[in-house]
Amino acid sequence: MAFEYCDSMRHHYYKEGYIIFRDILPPSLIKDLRHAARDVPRIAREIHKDPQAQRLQPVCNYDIDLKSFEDYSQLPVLVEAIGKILTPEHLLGRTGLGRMGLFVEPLNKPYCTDWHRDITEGSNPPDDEEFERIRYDPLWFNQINCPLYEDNCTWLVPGSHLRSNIEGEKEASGSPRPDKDASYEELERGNLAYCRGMPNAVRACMDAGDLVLYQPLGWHIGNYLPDQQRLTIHDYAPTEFLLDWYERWQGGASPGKKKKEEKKKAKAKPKKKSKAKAVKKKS
Ligand SMILES: O=C(O)CCC(=O)C(=O)O
Ligand SMILES: [Fe+2]
Repeated sequence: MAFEYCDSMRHHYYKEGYIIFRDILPPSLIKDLRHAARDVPRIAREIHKDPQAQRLQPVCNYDIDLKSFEDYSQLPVLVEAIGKILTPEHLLGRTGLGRMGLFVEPLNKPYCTDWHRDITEGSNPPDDEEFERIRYDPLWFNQINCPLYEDNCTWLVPGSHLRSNIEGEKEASGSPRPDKDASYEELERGNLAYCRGMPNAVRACMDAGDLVLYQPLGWHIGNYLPDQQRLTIHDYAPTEFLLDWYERWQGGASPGKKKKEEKKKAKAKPKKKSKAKAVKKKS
């Protein structure tokens, strides 16, 4: 049955930190999106020089026909549902697809991300006091995954978007993982065990044409298998305020970029000389 908005969805989103819209994309749009995105896995692996690449983002930077993505971002039933769950100021197309990406499956080996919250106090937010005010506000940050093929990769901890960590969560996120050179099956089962090890975790099981709206500051994870094709739109519905926040945080770049740049810089810095050497030079 085609998607219809109802108010219980709003309550679910606020309480659990996610809501799945079933059957929200019409078949003709899924067909057009699949066609437009057919080269995305190859391009993602080439651009990142990595057969295990997780995504291509933003897709508008590459040679991809964006017409069907514009149709998706303006789909009346979707814009309306997001407007009711969040506010009419939360718009998919606000940045003209400027940040929209596509997730793809890895080519060689199973892998998963760590259990994480996308932004924490350690992410160097532009204003700490402001961040404390907005981090648990369900109207502030949001994220969207919209699969064009069946997608069971994303797991979430319902309710964790409204609070700080509770017992067992940090431990589960830091728990051991299979060795890098483990067999395919060991990686597959070990990563699954790691996902299942998070207290109260649920898996967002979706089919083509479904869409999940979720809180990226709650605990979540992506778990990937090469033999499970993935072509999933990765997007958000920002307000002007959210765009301004990202701009102040990282010059409008995608989340995670600033952190990576900082890591790179730290690596590139020449190591401080030991005291003994510094003294030697002086004398
Ligand atoms: O693959 C997913 O659905 C989630 C990925 C994710 O959380 C991330 O890359 O930060
Ligand atoms: Fe994430």
